[in-house]
Amino acid sequence: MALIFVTSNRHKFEEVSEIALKHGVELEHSDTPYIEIQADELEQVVRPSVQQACALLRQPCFAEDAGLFVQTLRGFPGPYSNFVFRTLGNEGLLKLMSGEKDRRAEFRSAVGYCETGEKPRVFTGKVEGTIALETRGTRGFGFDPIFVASEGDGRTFAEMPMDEKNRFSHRARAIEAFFKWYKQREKVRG
Ligand code: ITT
Repeated sequence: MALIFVTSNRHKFEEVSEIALKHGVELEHSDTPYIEIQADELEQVVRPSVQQACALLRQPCFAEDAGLFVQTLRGFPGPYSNFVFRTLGNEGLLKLMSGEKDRRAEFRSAVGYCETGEKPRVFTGKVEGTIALETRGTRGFGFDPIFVASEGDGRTFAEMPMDEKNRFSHRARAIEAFFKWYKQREKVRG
């Protein structure tokens, strides 16, 4: 049976699809709308989201909440990344960082999986990096054009093909942890 990924973001679905293919996990997309609560931690946000989605779909499913946490901005925009991207965008964030020497930031991801009547399980991933001085690249989405991963070669995520971003992205790490657990459990269940 295909595993349902509930997201309104097609880029996320594409990234996760590539990882699923590698793991032999069959994915299905659902954009069932759910109400997202506000909280300081992504884990706190994704739990009720996926629980709601699971109750609506009456099927096991997973959802993901992600965000960009900038050190000198004390973690802003963090769980508010979607809103901040839509309002300020990359240029707005660069403006907030103008003249700032400490450009450390990290992307974080929390993946929540839920089965009917059960408590959700959460898997997390993160990638450390810096905020670039200007936008670079046209691939990916959101804050990709201004994020340079520390483990990379200086290119932003938006300058990399998807399979390269998937090598060390926050999302890839959380999803890998989830798929590893999920496949092991399927094996036990037979
Ligand atoms: P969902 O329906 O899955 O919630 P969304 O786009 O609203 O889709 P999030 O709330 O998790 O997803 O995402 C918060 C925002 O953080 C997202 O819209 C992007 O602007 C940014 N973001 C998250 N992951 C990113 C990534 O890998 N690259 C660039 N920006 C990212």
